Amino acid sequence: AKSQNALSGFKTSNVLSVNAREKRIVLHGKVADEDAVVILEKTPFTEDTMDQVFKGSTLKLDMKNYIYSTYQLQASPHYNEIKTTLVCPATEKHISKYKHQESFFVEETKKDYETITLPFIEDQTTFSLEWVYNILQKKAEVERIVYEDPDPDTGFILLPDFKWNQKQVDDLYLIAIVHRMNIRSLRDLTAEHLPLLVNILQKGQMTILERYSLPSSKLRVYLHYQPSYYHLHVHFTKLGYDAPGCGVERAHLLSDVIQNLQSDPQYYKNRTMYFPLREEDKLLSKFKEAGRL
Ligand code: M7G
Repeated sequence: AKSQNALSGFKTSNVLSVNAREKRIVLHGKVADEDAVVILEKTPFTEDTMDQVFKGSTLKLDMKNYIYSTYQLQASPHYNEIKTTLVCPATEKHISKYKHQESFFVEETKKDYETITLPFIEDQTTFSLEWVYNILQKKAEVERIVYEDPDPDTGFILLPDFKWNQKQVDDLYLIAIVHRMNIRSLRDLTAEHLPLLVNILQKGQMTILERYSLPSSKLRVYLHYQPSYYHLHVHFTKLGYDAPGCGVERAHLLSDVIQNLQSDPQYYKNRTMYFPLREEDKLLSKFKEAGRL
């Protein structure tokens, strides 16, 4: 199908980050005078189409030595798809989010949360939640919804994260966005939210088993702290896929969260939390100003 190329007028001004192992590059530039961030990523192979890979392709020999040889394969375009994500108009925050930066561990006590983090979140200096509201109000990504529980208290919408192209289950990545408003993050959760959390875990696992034949023993289900977007959501990624942000410094397993709240209803209100913040993160400057770093 012919479609307009929204990026033909893209002018790169600088490279924000490049990662050889993940085969990804993030560019900052302009689209018709507006700041834009473009993420280009080579996609994983899909096993079921590999029997065709040498058909109608050219193979250029690089070197041969004994039984070893390396080539440059120019496969048919279908195999050379590049997953492209565009953020436009991009804010300073987006440009910073995708820029390679050093991280620093922060210790956030209950008091730090109340005096530093919460005022920062409430100051609207964080990312806009427009895209989240669009999903909840069925104004965007409607056809991508995998499952919905419409209950206003315990309901949620499950859909593919935009990091996943849905072509192979190897890098499965879905997010569950809760219908309830005003749950900013893990910090807001109390035992009152247990029915919601248990519902997301059970129905999310069940749906993913039915739809993608992936059992719960193959799923990593977690929340981020700090998240980028302060409307409660849960990440579902395939175990074995090294999803960005699935490491111990940011991910909190939903099963652990549930157990912690079962044993102490105020667990996440009271405990000290640890997480990394990046060099240019405004929240990091707030911790520094408060003498907490
Ligand atoms: P997070 O922990 O708040 O932020 O997770 P992070 O991006 O720092 O991890 C938000 C999740 O939502 C991420 O996994 C994003 O890839 C995903 N996401 C962000 N946006 C803007 C969209 C979107 O517009 N659509 C979908 N489907 N997913 C998104």
